[in-house]
Amino acid sequence: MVKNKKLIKTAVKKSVRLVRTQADSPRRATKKGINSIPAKTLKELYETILRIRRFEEKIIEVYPAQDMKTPVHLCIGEEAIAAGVCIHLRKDDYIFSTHRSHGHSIAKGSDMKRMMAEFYGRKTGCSKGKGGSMHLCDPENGILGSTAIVGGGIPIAVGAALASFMKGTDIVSVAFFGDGAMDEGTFHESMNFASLKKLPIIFLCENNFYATNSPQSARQPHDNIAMRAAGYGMPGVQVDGNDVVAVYEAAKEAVDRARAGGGPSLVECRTYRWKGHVGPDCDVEKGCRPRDEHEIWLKKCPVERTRKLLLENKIMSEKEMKKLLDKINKEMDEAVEFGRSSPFPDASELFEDVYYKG
Ligand SMILES: Cc1ncc(C[n+]2csc(CCOP(=O)(O)OP(=O)(O)O)c2C)c(N)n1
Repeated sequence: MVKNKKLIKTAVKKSVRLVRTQADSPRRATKKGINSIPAKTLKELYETILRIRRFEEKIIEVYPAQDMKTPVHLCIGEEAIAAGVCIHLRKDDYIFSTHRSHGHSIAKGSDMKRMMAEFYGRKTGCSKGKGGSMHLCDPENGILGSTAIVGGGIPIAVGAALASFMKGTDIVSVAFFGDGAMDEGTFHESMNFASLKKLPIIFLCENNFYATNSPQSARQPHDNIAMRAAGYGMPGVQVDGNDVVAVYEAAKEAVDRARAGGGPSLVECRTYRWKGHVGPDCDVEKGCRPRDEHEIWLKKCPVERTRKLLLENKIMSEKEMKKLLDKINKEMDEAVEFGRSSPFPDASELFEDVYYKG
């Protein structure tokens, strides 16, 4: 009995050490990785990251006018994940997202004019003005819908992967979700079923360490999400989510595996949201998160990191970057103009496209 107690103590100590070591050293980009990615792809990654950033900065700029009625959950600070994952996806692959979905939709190729129109509640919006920012869909680009129910999109993604598998296609599904969704039963049931059936799906956790204002340490016994994959018999990897090359490499492995029939994977991307849980402001002033923690993460800006990488490796010049920024800024102005000037849906359309049994 005494011996057993000692053994248990040592085992617990060891596992705690293991958790800390893994958590402290998420996978970063390898030199081999950077060299093996074509310059054109690196440029594309930077363009997507910058486009997502400018899209959300545009929302911050226009939001005070109060004619955009939807709540907005901004992903500023987390852009490298959407870019590094979606670059591996084909148009017919599926993504499923959450309340924080703007970046995923942009990276998967959604039209930003239709997204902005949706935020303004207009008929030309991607959900005909009835969904708002948390319910974006674009079936033509493989976006079957984002949902604000935490953990709600995960089993739907598994269903889509099951359908692709049963139809004998090589279409891959990606379920994007936050660390908060790990606390939901749907996550565990979905991981189990997908692994059992070897479904072509990637469980992509954007671990920003908070669910609303609740830190991960208050909700979960340890902070290593990737480790949980082992319990379901699938590969799990933890990467630096602000390092686009690291995300690119991990996502490539997972997407290639799923497409080749090798089954699901869990990818945990560690990152941080710069703004508050919802809305255009920062919540640090309100005391929701420690200021020093926030400041550390501001220094890990994915836009700046990718910009530096491209400049240092002479993949893009400052001049080219300026030209790209001008082009993207123009896209944003056009998207807002399109949204604002589009008509509202007619009241008679209220019950169209919704399940309604009168
Ligand atoms: C089932 C469910 N429970 C609670 C909520 C309220 N809620 C909305 S977002 C959120 C936090 C989600 O955190 P996380 O999944 O980590 O995503 P993040 O906001 O950090 O991107 C909560 C609790 C909800 N929408 N759905």
